[in-house]
Amino acid sequence: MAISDHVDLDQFMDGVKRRNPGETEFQQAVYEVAVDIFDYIADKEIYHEAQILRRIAEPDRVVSFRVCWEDDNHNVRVQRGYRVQNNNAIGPYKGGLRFHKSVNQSILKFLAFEQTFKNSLTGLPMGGAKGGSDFNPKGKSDSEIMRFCQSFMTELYRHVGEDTDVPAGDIGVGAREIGYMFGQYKRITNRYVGVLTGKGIEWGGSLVRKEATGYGVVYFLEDMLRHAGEGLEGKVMTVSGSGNVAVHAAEKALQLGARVVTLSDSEGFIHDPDGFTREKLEWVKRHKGHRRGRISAYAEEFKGASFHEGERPWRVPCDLACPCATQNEVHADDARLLAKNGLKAMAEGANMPATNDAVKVLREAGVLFGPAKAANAGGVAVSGLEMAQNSTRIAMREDELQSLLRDIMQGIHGRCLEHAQGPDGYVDYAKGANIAGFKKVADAMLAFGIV
Ligand code: NDP
Ligand code: 2IT
Repeated sequence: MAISDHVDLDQFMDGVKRRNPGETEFQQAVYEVAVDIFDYIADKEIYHEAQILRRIAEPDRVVSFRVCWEDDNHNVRVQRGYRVQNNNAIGPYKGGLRFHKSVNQSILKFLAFEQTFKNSLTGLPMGGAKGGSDFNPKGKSDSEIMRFCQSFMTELYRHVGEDTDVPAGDIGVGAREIGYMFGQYKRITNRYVGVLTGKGIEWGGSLVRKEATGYGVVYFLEDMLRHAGEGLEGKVMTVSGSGNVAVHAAEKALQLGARVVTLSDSEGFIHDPDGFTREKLEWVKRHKGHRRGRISAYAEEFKGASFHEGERPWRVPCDLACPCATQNEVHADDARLLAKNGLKAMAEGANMPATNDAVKVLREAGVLFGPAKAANAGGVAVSGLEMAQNSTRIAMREDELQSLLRDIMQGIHGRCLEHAQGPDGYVDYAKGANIAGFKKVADAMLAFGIV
């Protein structure tokens, strides 16, 4: 086929929209990658001929199933469960499970698609997947969570396995839920294998997994700043979310000398102009973790802090911003305000928190932008190390894992840089991450022929 016969980006996206009607998050994620990949493969006939991008943008399979459970009042409840296995060209499917009322096929397809590039960037042998349910864990008792997790795994176990597909946590799924699901998997199959990551330390989990995503985000930020001749010391940083990723990003930023002044949840954000201390963050972990409290209580607990109902933190002036809550939580207007207030760098802790328009604004303003698939890959990277520890039946030491995480994040930064040349010397990490993540998966797919 002559290069001039190729479909262009608009035609490609028309096809994606036609085949995935109404799946706006999925379309958004594919577009963000396709823009850079079309440019990169313009003169690389082999990728066109084999239709690589089209194939990566069509999940290998989408499994959807009914999950029935009984609540504490003996009402029968029906939820929908999913596992989207996007691509296993470079290793077994790998990616988290999300339990949130907003979960639908579009969101999980976007997450599984993104995960494919993210996992490739880590340098470890992992394919991309994502799953979850529209089950809403808020306000549920511990027994209800247990019964739901057991019912969910009673179907999911057919589709996963230590060399097939290895789920982990994501929004609404932490060590407690992984425990209930692992217990059920073991009970059904009578096998003790690394079928899930994010496990408890006593039963096959890895040290540093809990902290890895948030710490990795700040390491990526540190590497971007260092490359630009700057550092974290003394910088003011805003963080959104107050879950696993947000609190550990805030913790590492604090350790490296930044002043972190915001956190948030779905009800609003807190602003502490003095910045969080280790003690304050420990309070947040306890309050949000075991007690599943609201972040608004922080403003009642600590003097000088304020709560802003229904708002996100982006109007607070800062040098650095880390959105760590959910997708599409930074819009173009937020990005304009952040840039106007002097933002130097943003690293995405959440998956796709910035809209494509917001990223465009940041790029045009010359703000360094660490995309999720690079910046938050530390979590899945340590999941990869958890799989390795489970396969070899050894447990690595904390200092080894901390230093591997640091090295892996530096490796990802380096891989992005190889393809990150933007106009006027701008370091375009989003483009770098897309191309580097794509190349490894694409070359593996070429090796396998048309399958
Ligand atoms: P948690 O469940 O621990 O925390 C989620 C946080 O985000 C909570 O503060 C929650 O507030 C807030 N949040 C969730 N949904 C919304 C919403 N629709 N609007 C506003 N706030 C919301 O999840 P994680 O910290 O694990 O995940 C956060 C993000 O990081 C997600 O995008 C996830 O995909 C991504 N991620 C997670 C990794 C991990 O290892 N856990 C790895 C890589 C990325 P509330 O309590 O009010 O719901
Ligand atoms: O988005 C993510 O990378 C995760 N939720 C973690 C996935 C994993 O398998 O550890």
